[in-house]
Amino acid sequence: MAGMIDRRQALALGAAAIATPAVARGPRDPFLWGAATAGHQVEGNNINADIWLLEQMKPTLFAEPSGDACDSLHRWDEDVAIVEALGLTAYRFSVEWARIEPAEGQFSQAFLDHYARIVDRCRASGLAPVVTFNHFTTPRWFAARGGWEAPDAPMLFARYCDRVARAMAHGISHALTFNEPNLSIGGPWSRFQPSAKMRATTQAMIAAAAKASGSDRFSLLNGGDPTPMIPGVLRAHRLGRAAIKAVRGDLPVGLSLAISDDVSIGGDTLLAAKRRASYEPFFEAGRDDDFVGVQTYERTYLGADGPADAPKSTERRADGKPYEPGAIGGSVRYAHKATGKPILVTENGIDASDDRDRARFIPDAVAAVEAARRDGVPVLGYIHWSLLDNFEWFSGYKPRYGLVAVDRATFKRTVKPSAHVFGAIARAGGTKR
Ligand code: IFM
Repeated sequence: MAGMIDRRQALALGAAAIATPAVARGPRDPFLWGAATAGHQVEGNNINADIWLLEQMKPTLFAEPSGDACDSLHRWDEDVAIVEALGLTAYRFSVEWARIEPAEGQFSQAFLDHYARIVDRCRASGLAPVVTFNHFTTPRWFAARGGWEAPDAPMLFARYCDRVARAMAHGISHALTFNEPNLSIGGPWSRFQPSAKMRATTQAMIAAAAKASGSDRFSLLNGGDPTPMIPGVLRAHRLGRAAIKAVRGDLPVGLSLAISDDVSIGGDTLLAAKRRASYEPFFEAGRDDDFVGVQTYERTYLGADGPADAPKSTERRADGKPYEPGAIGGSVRYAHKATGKPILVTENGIDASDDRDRARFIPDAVAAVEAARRDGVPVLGYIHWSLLDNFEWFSGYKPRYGLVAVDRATFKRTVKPSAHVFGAIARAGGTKR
């Protein structure tokens, strides 16, 4: 889970051109230009989810509760309309397991219909719906029975995938079983290690959630050492994919991984170790997938003795953070080289309260992807994170990743200039750099 405190802190916590057959896209370029959201971060009142409960605990690591979020549960049509009006060609969103199966074995037809309507609305607007089946949150009952460590967890996830696929696979363009299940594995290679206080708060928060659920356990994939949960997640991906494919064999399925552009500055030992742990097991689990979803926000410098700061020569933003839009080019190239598969950039973005930073970032990042394409990497599309300023997990509503601002009291959407920059690139079919 993870872009939670901010992305770096969350990391620390865990010490084709494939055709889109079902999407009527007319004469438009099949390269997808999209914007992304995730259910818990935008819908609001996701009260049956594990994270919702963790937000309410005392103590909690969450800066604030998600509450109404962007009220996209009710305003999703307006969100899709913005994507369409910008001239983009894809909308990535996630379906919330906690709404679809609020109690174990009890499925909500009403919520399956709800998400199917979003898929259909996208298609009617010529947008490719890229759908994530699990974007960090799980149902509270699932976490309280042991989460991904429970022996039958993969089967439960596959059963849910089957239900979702039967309700909407006909219209989905690309399906992602998981969002960044590898995120917290990157912890040991991150510059940002959790303080003892953070670790203690995490443990106390999880213990409080277990107690509130009448259980002796409560699982949080990105709340500590994820090692015991990973085998369950990998198996869940395989079974989930099989369940989706059983419903619609020609639907492209993959999973999205948090992949930083890892740069070795002192021998390759650390780089190799990071890749072995953070990416390779997921590439292996995705061996039969149709594509790899790549999500990149940073470059990681790995020295001989550990992770290092960005070199002094690195360009910096006004707030001192490295400005490295080219990182996505490196991670896209790596993921393709490691897997031989087509790549879909399922997330790339920048936390910028000054929208001019984003307006500058987008063309630079897209140009890095275009350069990789020119060098032969089959990239299916570029999906920007995020459509909306939204609930950024542990950090609450402070970070600003959105192309669109959302008024916290009225939920009014205001399209930012950077969104128009992105829309113009999409309509032109690229940066033409
Ligand atoms: O907000 C998150 C998203 O949920 C997963 N990827 C990173 C984003 C920014 O931190």
